[in-house]
Amino acid sequence: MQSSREEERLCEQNNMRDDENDCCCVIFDLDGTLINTEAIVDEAVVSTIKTMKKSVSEREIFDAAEDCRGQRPLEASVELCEKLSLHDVVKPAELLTKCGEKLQWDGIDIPDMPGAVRLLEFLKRKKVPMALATSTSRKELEKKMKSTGRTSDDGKHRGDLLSYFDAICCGDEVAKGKPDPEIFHLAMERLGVKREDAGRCLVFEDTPHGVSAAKAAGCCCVAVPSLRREKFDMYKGADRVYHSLMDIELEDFGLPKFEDWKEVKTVEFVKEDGDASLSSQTRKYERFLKLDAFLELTGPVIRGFGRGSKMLGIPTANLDVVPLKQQIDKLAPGIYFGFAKISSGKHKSTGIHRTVMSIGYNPFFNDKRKSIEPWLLREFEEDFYDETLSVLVCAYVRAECNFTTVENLIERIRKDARVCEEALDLDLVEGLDSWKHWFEDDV
Ligand code: ADP
Ligand code: RBF
Ligand code: MG
Repeated sequence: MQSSREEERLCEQNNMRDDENDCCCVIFDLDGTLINTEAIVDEAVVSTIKTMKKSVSEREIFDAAEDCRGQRPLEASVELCEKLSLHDVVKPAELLTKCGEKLQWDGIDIPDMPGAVRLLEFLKRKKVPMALATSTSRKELEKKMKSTGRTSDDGKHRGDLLSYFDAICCGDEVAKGKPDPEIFHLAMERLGVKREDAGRCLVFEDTPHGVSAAKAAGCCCVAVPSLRREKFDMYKGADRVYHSLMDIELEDFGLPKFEDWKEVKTVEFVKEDGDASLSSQTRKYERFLKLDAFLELTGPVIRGFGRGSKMLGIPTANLDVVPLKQQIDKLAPGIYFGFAKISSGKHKSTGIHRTVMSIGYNPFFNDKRKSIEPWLLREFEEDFYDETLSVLVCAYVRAECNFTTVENLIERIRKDARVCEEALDLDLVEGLDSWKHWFEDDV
């Protein structure tokens, strides 16, 4: 039998990384990875094709458009025409022109993907060389950079996004587009990385075509899927799949570790089944990440799925996602905490309540639609449906996950509440001062 000392040593060895495999640079895809263009493109594609061929449904067009993502525009258009048998009504080049007319970008708001700016800022500060490898042409890239995203929140301009990169490679600079590896070879060349060191480049991709290209180039590839959950099988080739850029553990790839997570030292970390990340082997406590910009979500409390109190013993005062869509798209789906107040109705003036909430698809129940579910951490004697609830989202706790039993789900939600309570008891969330008005108005 092995002595425990020996076991410990072996364990340490497993955790050790070979310095030669450490990543030394990062290459990013753009659309769907750093900026959220997918919904805008899909809408243009659907509306264009719908007028051309009545017999295909919106659902089918959307589905096919998703599968074509990640390629250069003309190649995507060819695949789309094939998938939807459009040869009798339009040629790929013409379809592209027609969609292009609807996609003039100038003045359109293209939001950042949640966590993108945090990641870019951190890597820049740590002087990690970065490249952009996009299927978009240079001309189209310039147009997208004139969009209005990123102007209001942080005083930055969309075009500033390009200033993070030491090299920018566009789809029209290569003979073959993704899934061919050529664009990643070009990015590596421009970063001064030799072909034999491809494994030391970490690529971020959102599509299966992009993942195939990165892996064919020999790179290490992280996928943050922009396709729907039921298509996640298509990302099998990636070295790691994350729900959002907020969840990436850079140290697992030999890169510097994020410094902005805060630990909650009274709530122990317990690894979830199936969590294979290296970093989770050394984590001791639960943690949270203060948001750069707190987010206020206000609306009437609506009826949810009717499961919260009945099945879990955890009531959640659901808000309607439809009018709040633009705001919640700024957040990665996941578990958050903050504050809530009821600002109209019978329960108005009951004060400010701590709240822990899920914003997402509740994988345990496999919901098709997103929901916003704040659990207010206090008892109420009666329901407050239809009353106006205002929630201030302050910090991110974790991605949504699936559980083997409902007891495990309940236990995890209760633990999220403890993270919230501890963080707020110990005053660990900075920046609440600038929301003084929110805490003082209407309560
Ligand atoms: P639904 O599926 O309709 O959201 P729930 O079982 O989740 O039903 O119950 C939610 C309702 O319970 C809320 O809309 C609210 O009116 C009421 N409620 C009572 N106490 C709380 C609480 N502490 N947090 C959230 N909602 C509560
Ligand atoms: N549902 C999940 O499927 N996975 C989760 O990880 C999860 N985490 C939650 C965390 C909190 C703090 C709350 C309030 C809810 C969470 N739920 C999660 C959502 C739960 O499934 C939902 O509130 C109920 O199904 C009621 O609709
Ligand atoms: Mg609910």
